[in-house]
Amino acid sequence: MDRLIVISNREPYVHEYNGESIDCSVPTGGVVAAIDPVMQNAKGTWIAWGSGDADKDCSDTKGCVKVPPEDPKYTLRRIWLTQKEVNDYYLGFSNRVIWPVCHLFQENAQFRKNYWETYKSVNMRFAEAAAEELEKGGKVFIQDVHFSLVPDMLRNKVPEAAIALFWHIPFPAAETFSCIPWRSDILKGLLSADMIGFHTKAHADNFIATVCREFPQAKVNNNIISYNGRRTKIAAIPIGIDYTSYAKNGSMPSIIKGAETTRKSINAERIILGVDRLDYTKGILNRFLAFERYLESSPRAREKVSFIQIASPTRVNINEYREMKRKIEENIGRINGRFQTPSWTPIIYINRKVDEDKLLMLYRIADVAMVTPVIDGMNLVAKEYVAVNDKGVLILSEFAGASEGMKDAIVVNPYDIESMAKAIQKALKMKQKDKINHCTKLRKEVKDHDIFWWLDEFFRQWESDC
Ligand code: GDG
Repeated sequence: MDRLIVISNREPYVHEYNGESIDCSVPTGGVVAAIDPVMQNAKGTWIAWGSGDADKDCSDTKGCVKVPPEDPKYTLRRIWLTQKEVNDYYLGFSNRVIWPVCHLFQENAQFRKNYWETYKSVNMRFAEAAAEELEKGGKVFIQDVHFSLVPDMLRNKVPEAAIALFWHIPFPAAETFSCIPWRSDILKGLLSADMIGFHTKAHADNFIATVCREFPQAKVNNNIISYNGRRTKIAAIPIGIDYTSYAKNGSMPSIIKGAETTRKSINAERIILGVDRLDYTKGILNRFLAFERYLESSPRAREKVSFIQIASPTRVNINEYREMKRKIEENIGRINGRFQTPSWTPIIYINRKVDEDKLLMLYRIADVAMVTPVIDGMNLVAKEYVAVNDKGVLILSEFAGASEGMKDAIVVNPYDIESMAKAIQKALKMKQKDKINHCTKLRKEVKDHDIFWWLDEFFRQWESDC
């Protein structure tokens, strides 16, 4: 594989002071979880936003440090951002403009000019770092919506550069995306890439339709957009996980033992699991309302079924996230207050990031996983659960990109509380042989389309003629 230069907002390794010493951890999030194993094989440089004293103290004057610390495989080059840049480029433009619009929550969007100006200047700093890295050769693989302008900025500096970008979240219909006042610059920025990848054909088609609406002179042939003297391939390549690692790690004796202990500590015969960043796209409240409906309609399930929800904190400085958290917690209190007994808790809510081992244990002990976002680019939790648990049942939202491939899940409409309650009942009643059949098919799909397949496919399409 060629030398690879990856650009992402989130760094794949975070250094933090623990007293006098420095600890290094892997942050929560789909993008990092997906690309780190690939980068460990490819070597090269990963350019990302670095923050905090420990990050600085571990990096050289250019912001570079070798990672993973215990077995260095590639260079992490950190870009230092000021608090204002973080507020405006990350919390502002990425999370309060692009994220809500692309997830059809336009009412949560804040179209502020200062967000846009800072987004542009931060994109320029990443483009400059990438141009410097390109002096050693390689291809530039840009991750996600934080850097839509980098392809064009980098192309202006290094005209022959090989540049591709993967858009990890949904791409909405043309009329929706077009409500962004700076849509034209964003689309132009993206179209300087040789290739843009999306998780699903629907997202790719929406992107093409948006470009055609904005630039009527653009030509489209066979998913290749010709615009402004350049050709950009648009591809739908669903991201996967490192299936083998999840399956192997989830069966380690320490995980099996820990899972047994955790299982015994929960006073319920059956467990339903949810694992999400605490985000308004993930459908967490609707899921609890469905569980409440299930407990209402199935009195015999009371004191027998518990719902464990991991809700790892994210974007806590944004009002919409705080408001959603308040609403969710209010409802958990209400539902638990309504059904709880001295020995049984209906919803066990964990509002912090759990460590990897604990997550694997929870995947193992969950009879059912509910992955029911109201909208999601892909959703890796659905894939991780089936990789670890070969006897569980997956309830999956039809609006998660994952549902395109994982057709053997129990697929639900997350807005339809009644039918989600019925899906819970169906999942918990599924016969052993049906469960095995369900898992076998889902596991095959996740294994056949794992993260290494995704990257091979991405590069195959990138390298094949435009
Ligand atoms: C974006 C798109 C797309 C979560 N809580 C904990 C924890 N996690 C890990 C999960 C999983 C990852 O975070 C979440 O992945 P998702 O796919 O659900 O979501 P996003 O972060 O929204 O990512 C998404 C993805 O990019 C990849 O393209 O699938 O649609 O929105 O790996 O396991 N991990 C640990 N503790 C937690 O508490 N250890």
